Amino acid sequence: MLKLYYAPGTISIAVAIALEEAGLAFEAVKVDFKLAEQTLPDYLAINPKGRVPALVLEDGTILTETGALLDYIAAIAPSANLVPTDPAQAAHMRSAMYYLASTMHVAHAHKMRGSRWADTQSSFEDMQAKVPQTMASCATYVEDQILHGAFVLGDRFSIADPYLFVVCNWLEGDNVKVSNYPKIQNFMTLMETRASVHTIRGKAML
Ligand SMILES: N[C@@H](CCC(=O)N[C@@H](CS)C(=O)NCC(=O)O)C(=O)O
Repeated sequence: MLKLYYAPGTISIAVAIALEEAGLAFEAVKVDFKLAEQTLPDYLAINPKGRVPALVLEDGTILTETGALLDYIAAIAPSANLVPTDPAQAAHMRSAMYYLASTMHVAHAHKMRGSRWADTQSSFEDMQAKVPQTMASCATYVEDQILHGAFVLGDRFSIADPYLFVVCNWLEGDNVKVSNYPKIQNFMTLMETRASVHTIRGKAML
């Protein structure tokens, strides 16, 4: 069985939602951030980057990086139809995913993970203070350019949606009011109606 290393509320939950959407059974293994388990040798042997998610396949292969895991899930569960065949649609889907990975997730990380980029307390404070502004401008980009309708691809659900859902779930905590972004608000409400999200909430993963 697939094994997903996750921490509640983190980007790893996009992978858990996608596994549910794909109807794939998986064992969820919690990495306790309060105990800094992601920094300990046992976990670093699984993912030397010290991050979640990590997905262990039945043959022992270990995959990391949210976007790659989402694509893998879609590839092994083709009947779930999680990636469009149209090249332009697929490119928009991946453009959203790359934006989330390279820009919006990184903007959010400046709140708690400043030590990745700096060493002094005043630098951490500067980075934290900037987060509401950078996340608001990311939300504007999502609202205007990424959501082509109810979902990233308009009417059609794809692997970009659980990714976007988890990242937008951080907005309120980053002092960005979702109610200022009607398309994001509608998207978040719609995602909450999905069985996959109910299941993941039921497991206290989100
Ligand atoms: N690019 C990676 C980023 C993964 C990542 O940064 N995960 C965070 C949780 S949202 C993490 O594990 N942080 C632990 C740490 O920084 O110590 C991906 O998308 O999989």
